[in-house]
Amino acid sequence: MKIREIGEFGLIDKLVGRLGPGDESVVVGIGDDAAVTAYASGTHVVTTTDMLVEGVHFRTDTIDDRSLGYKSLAVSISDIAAMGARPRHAVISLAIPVEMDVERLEDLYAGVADICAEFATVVVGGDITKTSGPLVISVTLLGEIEAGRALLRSGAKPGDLLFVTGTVGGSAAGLDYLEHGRTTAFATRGEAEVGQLLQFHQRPRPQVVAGRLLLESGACTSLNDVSDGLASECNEIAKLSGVRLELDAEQLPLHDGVRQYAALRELDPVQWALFGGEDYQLVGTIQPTEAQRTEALFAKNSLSLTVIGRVTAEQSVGVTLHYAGQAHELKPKGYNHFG
Ligand code: TPP
Repeated sequence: MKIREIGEFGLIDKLVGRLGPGDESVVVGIGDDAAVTAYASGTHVVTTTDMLVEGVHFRTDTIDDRSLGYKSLAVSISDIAAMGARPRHAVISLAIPVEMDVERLEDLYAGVADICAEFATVVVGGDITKTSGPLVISVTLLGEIEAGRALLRSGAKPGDLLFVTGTVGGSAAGLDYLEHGRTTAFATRGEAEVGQLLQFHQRPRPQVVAGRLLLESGACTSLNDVSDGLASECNEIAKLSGVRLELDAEQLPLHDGVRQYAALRELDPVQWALFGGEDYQLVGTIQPTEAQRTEALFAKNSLSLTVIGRVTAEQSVGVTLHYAGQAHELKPKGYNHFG
């Protein structure tokens, strides 16, 4: 079905129909001039916005519409997680190519509903326009955090340990598979193994629980999410904290399937972790005396936290990469739209 057959309001009705019910925090939801939302007293509101553009952030041959809906919110929920906050409300704006089918947009919203249900987030508004250009999805996410407790990029101190949650490099591996891997021997592996690679790229899980555990631990001194790759994110922490980070490449947590796929492609998975981006894990620093206890807390919640380096007292700000017995300056190269 084409949008012109049902018009803008018909489309909005269909898309809103895909979303789940709200919750008690929504005083006035979709349908009036603006939404009214309630936050608990003693909390601060955390706000972030991201734009996803077809041809830049995704292509129809690298992601299905339902996963695209999921990922569109995942990237913003990840920013909320990286502050130690909880996601609460979302606003979604779309610029839609005139010939796009309504069914594709309904699938997109089914993916939005999936992630909203998973992370207790409610879509409270948005805007729709037509375009002669590519599909553009703009998401604004509002989250909630105990007043004064937000985890920033700027608190790393000499002596702290550098950590990352989950595994890294998987999203770039998944994208590589979609672009070059379908004709390799990896394609003959079971559906679960190939599916895991694709999941890293198409349905990254924002680390909200990890962010909350880090906040509750009281031991996390800086935090960032991995959207552009570890090289870029670690440099941001180093710059804003005024410290040098020592990153040990051999400690990077790489998923087995990612290692195996990289070996088949004769590529180094460490490069994916450092420069690939879109893993949406959390990278940060933690007081050394609390690292073991926090690792155990993560394990108890079926999550993982891996120490990958440390903060040194050296005056020169930046990141040193230790790899194969050598030390290099790790430049903040990564995904850069204008680089
Ligand atoms: N090409 C396709 C088709 N899909 C992709 N996902 C990429 C390339 C890789 N890519 C696109 S955006 C991005 C990466 C690695 C990084 C994150 O995007 P950005 O807009 O910089 O996010 P922000 O840092 O603003 O959160």
